Amino acid sequence: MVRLPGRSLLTRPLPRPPGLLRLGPLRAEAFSSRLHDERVAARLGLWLGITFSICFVTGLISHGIQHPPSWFLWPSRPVNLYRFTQGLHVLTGLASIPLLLAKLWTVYPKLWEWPPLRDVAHAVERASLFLLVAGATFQLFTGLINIAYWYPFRFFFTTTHYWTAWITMGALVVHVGTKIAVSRRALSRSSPDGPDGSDGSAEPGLSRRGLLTTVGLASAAIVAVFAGSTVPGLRRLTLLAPRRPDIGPQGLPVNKTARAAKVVGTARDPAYRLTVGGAGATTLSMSLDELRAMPRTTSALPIACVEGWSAPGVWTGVRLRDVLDRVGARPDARVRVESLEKGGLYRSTTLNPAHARDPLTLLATELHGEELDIDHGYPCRLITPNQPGVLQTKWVTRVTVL
Ligand SMILES: Nc1nc2c(c(=O)[nH]1)N[C@H]1C(S)=C(S)[C@@H](COP(=O)(O)O)O[C@H]1N2
Ligand SMILES: [Mo]
Repeated sequence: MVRLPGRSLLTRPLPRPPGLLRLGPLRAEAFSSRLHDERVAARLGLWLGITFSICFVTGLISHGIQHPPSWFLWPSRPVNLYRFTQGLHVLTGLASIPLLLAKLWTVYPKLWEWPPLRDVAHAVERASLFLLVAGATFQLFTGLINIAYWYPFRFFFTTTHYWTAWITMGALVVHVGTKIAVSRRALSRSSPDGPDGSDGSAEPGLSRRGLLTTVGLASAAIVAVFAGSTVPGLRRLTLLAPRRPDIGPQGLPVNKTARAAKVVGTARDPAYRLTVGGAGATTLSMSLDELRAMPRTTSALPIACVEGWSAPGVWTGVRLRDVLDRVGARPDARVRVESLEKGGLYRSTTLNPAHARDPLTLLATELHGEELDIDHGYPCRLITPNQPGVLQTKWVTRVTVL
């Protein structure tokens, strides 16, 4: 067998720092609680592995929809799929908060491991752990303040959250790789405590099982008080969610108001026109009355915000595909929909043909049987099946065939 030269370099012991530095937390028996335990750490690690994986995959889906690479085709059905994946994203993120705090507390004595760096492999492992802890903490904290609509940072949330997710998951894979044997062993010891639920010591205080139960309940409680912002049956429990899905004009929350978007004047202007045109198409300019005079239909479609809240709506308006057919657009063309809003990240949406041509996709002028409230996009807004709220452009004034 060939011996890899790199191997010996990685595992050759590094010089040990002098023993007289072993003071305070560096002392041999500095941490005595039975809760700083491999079995507790392994169990919490398993739960975190599950929540982080679901959170990562659903996050990638959401990112893919908003910044689609050429191979990524998000379908327009089932209409509630995004609502479901994004609800899971936010809920698994929230559930991870108590799990991560407990996990960090359980393992923090390892920060003072002696010797600090045994060999190069150990140094690399500790560096990846630093990335994991920093990345995971950053993701959960920024995610939380984002759903609370608090943006104290200079950086743009989505880009940072996306790239930090890759770094964190990379570090997590390395961590699982280095710990899998230890975890397996720890988890296969049937229970974190003895068969009778005690941990076999006379030590008073919280048992290992007690800690795990408490942490599990804390996660469940956070999920329960937030879930009502997306699961209709849990509304009455909605204590913490920044958006209640049934509060707002016409029974629907508002993300950005017309005033905040600075469109109150242009949206109410009697000279409002909807302009449709673009590649290979004729140009059409319609007043609101002319738009309303086209064949109308009703679609029941949710608004599913990236921040995790979602709410059902019943929208009436003109099918986008009817408008596209009127200007002779190619059926396979992508379509840009633009708002009266002058700036802002969400002033326009580009639809793939599956969404542009879906019979449920509307330029809506009514919500719940009433003329659209100005905060919901009067005179006309886009509503599409199975898309994030950020792509449901309000105050639409232009449709361009690409
Ligand atoms: N022009 C424009 N349209 C927009 C937005 C915006 O900021 N500007 N916000 C979007 C977001 S993030 C969401 S969640 C939905 C919310 O729609 P609603 O306010 O009618 O509930 O509108 C979308 N449409
Ligand atoms: Mo949103």
